[in-house]
Amino acid sequence: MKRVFSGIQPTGIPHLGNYLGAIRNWVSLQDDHECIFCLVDLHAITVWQNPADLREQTRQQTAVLLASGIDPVGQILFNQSAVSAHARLAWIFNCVARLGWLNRMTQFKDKAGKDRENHSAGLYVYPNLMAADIMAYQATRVPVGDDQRQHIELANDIAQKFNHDYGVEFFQTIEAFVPPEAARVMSLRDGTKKMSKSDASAQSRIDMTDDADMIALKIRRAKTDPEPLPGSAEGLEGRPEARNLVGLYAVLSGLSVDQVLAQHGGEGFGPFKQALTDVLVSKIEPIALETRRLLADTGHLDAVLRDGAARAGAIAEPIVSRVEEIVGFLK
Ligand code: AQP
Repeated sequence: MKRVFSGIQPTGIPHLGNYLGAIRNWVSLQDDHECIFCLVDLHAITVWQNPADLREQTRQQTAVLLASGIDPVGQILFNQSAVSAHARLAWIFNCVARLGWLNRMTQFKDKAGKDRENHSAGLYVYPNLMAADIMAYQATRVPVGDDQRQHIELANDIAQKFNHDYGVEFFQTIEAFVPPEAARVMSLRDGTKKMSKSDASAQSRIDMTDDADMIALKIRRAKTDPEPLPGSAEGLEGRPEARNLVGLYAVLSGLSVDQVLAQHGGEGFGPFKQALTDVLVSKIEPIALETRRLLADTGHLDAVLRDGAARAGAIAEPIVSRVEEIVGFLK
């Protein structure tokens, strides 16, 4: 059975984009993979996180993952900082990766923008930590969004250089696995930007803890254009907000975009938004209710993470110890 490593940053409440683009696929991967699910809090602090918020967000994410169907007993669910192997291997990889490789990472350029000098060194070496996350478990499959492919290529470059420099065949090639039905969900306020936890506008995203009224309000306020819905997918060209809402309806109802437009083409956004709200509420409300129930018992959530960390550590410790020996650290 292939071992899969998947991470999500506890930088806020998971939103519909995280759910449709990642969490939902993680749940189905559990059927035929050995899965390690990680709340990557070391990655989260590459941009400032209020300590109390970080703790709360880590629990919120744990609750959303469990409520969505992640199995913490058959699989492993833990927070990254609880297993020191990640940071130890990341340091070694900081010394293997070349600056030129990191300079090419488009995600750093996007996140840092023009104000590059004022970002943390951690944000810059983020891909090295991501490589360590995967290789500490010798995982060979990583489900990622399209935007993360470049980081997986970098991880493979690090693995090859490590093997070459130390004359070993220790790390295997990692395969980026972009699930076929992975959806890219865009902001409800701007159809050209992805839905994001760190967007300043709470109206831009549907949180997985939103209740039916909140979902209805956010969809009612979602940006649209004045035209009615087109009859086929070509008519969505140049209409990013309409495309996003129709795409969401399609993914949530298991239809193609053309099938949705065959049903709703010619309608104004009023009735369509009502139909979208109904399908969203039917998917999200049960998860939101279960999340709230789980959050009432933080002791249980902490115990789940502790148990996961112990089992994750038992896999990673011998692998990273062996790497340290290869490098020449005296044991
Ligand atoms: N809008 C999205 N549509 C589809 N998939 C998405 N993911 C994130 N946003 C969307 C996927 O969710 C997984 C976990 O993401 P993450 O929290 O590790 O980092 P992120 O991609 O940076 O997510 P956010 O919400 O935008 O967080 P912030 O605002 O903190 O940077 C990944 O698999 C990601 O592809």
